[in-house]
Amino acid sequence: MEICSLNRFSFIIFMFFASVVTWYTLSRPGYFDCAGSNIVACTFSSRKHISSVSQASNSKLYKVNDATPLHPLDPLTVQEINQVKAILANYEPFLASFPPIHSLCLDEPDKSQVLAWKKGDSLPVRKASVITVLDGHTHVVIVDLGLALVTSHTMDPYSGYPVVTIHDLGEALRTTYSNEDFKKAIAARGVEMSDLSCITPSPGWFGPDEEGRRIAKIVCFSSQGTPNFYMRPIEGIVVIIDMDKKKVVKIIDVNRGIPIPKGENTDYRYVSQDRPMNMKPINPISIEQPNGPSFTVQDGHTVTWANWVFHLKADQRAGLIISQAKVRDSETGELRSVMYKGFVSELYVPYMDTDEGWYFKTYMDAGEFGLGATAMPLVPLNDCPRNAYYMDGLFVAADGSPFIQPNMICIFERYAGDIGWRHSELPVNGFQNRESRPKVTLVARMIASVGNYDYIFDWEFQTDGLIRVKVGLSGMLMVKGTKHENVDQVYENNELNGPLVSENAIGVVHDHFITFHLDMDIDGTNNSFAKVNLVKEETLAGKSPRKSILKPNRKIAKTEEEAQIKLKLYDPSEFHVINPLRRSRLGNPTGYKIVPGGTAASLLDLDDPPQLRAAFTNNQIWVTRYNQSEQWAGGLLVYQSKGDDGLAVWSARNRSIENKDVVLWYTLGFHHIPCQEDFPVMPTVWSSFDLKPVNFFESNPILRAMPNFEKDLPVCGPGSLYQ
Ligand SMILES: [Cu+2]
Repeated sequence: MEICSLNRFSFIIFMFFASVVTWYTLSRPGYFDCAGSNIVACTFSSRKHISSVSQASNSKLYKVNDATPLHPLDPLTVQEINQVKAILANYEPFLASFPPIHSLCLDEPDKSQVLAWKKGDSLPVRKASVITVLDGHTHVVIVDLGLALVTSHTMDPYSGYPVVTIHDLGEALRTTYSNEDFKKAIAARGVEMSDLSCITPSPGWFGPDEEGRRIAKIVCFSSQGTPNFYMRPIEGIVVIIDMDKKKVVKIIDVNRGIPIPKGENTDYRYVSQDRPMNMKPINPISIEQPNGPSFTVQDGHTVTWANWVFHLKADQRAGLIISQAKVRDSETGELRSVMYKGFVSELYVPYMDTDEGWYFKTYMDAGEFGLGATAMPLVPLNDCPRNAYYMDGLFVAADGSPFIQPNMICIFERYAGDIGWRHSELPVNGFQNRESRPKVTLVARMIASVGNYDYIFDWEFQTDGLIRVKVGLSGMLMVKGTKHENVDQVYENNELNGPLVSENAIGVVHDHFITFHLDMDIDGTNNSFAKVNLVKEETLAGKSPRKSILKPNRKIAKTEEEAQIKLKLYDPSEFHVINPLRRSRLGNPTGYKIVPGGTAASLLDLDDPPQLRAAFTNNQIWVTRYNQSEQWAGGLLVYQSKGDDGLAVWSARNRSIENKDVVLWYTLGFHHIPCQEDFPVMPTVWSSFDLKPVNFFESNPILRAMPNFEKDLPVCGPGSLYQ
């Protein structure tokens, strides 16, 4: 959910225009800028390499502002965005008034064209997909940059509206702040307007009363005495705004007796901490790469590391998109296709409270606010380690102008002391078996700060072919004011919609569902989906001391309905995407399995309005027939949508999916019952899922990987061979 306090809003607007008018020439951190650092003596042998690596790295830095497209999936460039804007400005339906641009991005070429393209070929025709709202109607427009023409124009294809713009949010707040009745309501709560911070939650959709106009529901906080205004809600005031007419529709003012929680102990900033922790501090830590990084970023977007190659780009809606992920077979040298496209398709967060100021808080952050649009520059050394490389996003403002979202993606190699594989045993027949291989991975990371919440998204590539997708949740709880200061004052256990997390503040129970679009292409586009169910088999009496064993039962899903999966702990299965026509030497089809992680499921009624819109969370796994238009699990238009577009609708068509180009969808779920440790800022909670090779390689692909040797990495202190 996007936020804007009055001051922060000014800041955002300032940054916005600053970035449009003056292109950032980023002075990015080099890989190993060690000047002035206190590197321990153990790294001495590497120092001479550092400057050359750093220079080599800097020399390939990609300048977003003067880039030209070099790959069919490269995002639109500054010049292309400006060209689209110029074409639209001369487009007859928009001549009277240039409409606000809610979305403007590359309309990706057909998959077949992208797959056929090779470096050095000319690019397929560049097209832009534009969504705008004019006179209350949504217009979806395709602009052909080769022809310099609008080639497709659709109006109101589905219910709902596109992502809101910063301009929308600013206007909604301006309308609110200037309303006299609102000012009186705030004054009655004893809050000065100068201490007011309001946010613009999306309204969801709750029936015909709210249809036919784009509305925002404004709720407010007091920032008196703290920058963490989220911990000081003004309970019960909701302002409903018509965003297009810029009018207040209604002001709700209930629950006047609920106090605003105090601001003490809510400031989370390091500079504000007035006493040290009772904890022995940890010394500065980072990994070393004496010979420099092992990955390269070519042409701005193509990442090559170890046995992996993939295309990486920032996206205003999805945040980060991985495309054409391929892994090199360590035996044959063949570069093999694994995934055509992977990204966060939607992020659904329903809160569990029926109060007037709460029931509508059922966010769909990607489609309503944009995960890339809400990403802020990553903080070097803390958001990403010292060895990280940073990438910018190039996005489009409401007036159709390009702007840079600086340092919004980082890429780095991770070595966390983990083990790739190992075995040791007592000497047998004279063999000394003490084998171990370090596990080094490559991470592409972005972080969306969607209002109070921060979502960390990691795509982690392993040399054994596994892709781990991790999501971390941090930031602020959305707390609710209460008259209670202690649980002893709570009359009944179920009186509150969440635990007391501080005096006069409860953390309302909620869920987080992150739905991923995973267009798997295992050794080619045509794949099948196999469910490998573990079935209990009871042994015949007297045949074995055992009473029962488990056996795998493999079944290929023929249609989309057969691939709608609800995970069950006591009915375990594996879920494989296989290429039925490509077999290993043993005859097994090559494949990847999805290994679910966070498995919270939505328990809301299927006909509850938020769940109607988020029906893509009714199953944890879906497999659909590939269709380029089916990208967004919650539908193309999400804001105030009714659920008439999206994954559940597409899957209900029940298309054949056997040996076809298919898309795998997985929802990572969290139930969140807050606790006191989540106050005033939450320690990060992580969950993940894996895409893991299954009979994809003939044997362990990292069998011959090198161990670490101390001659390359001298060990300090205990454990050193040279003490
Ligand atoms: Cu949460």
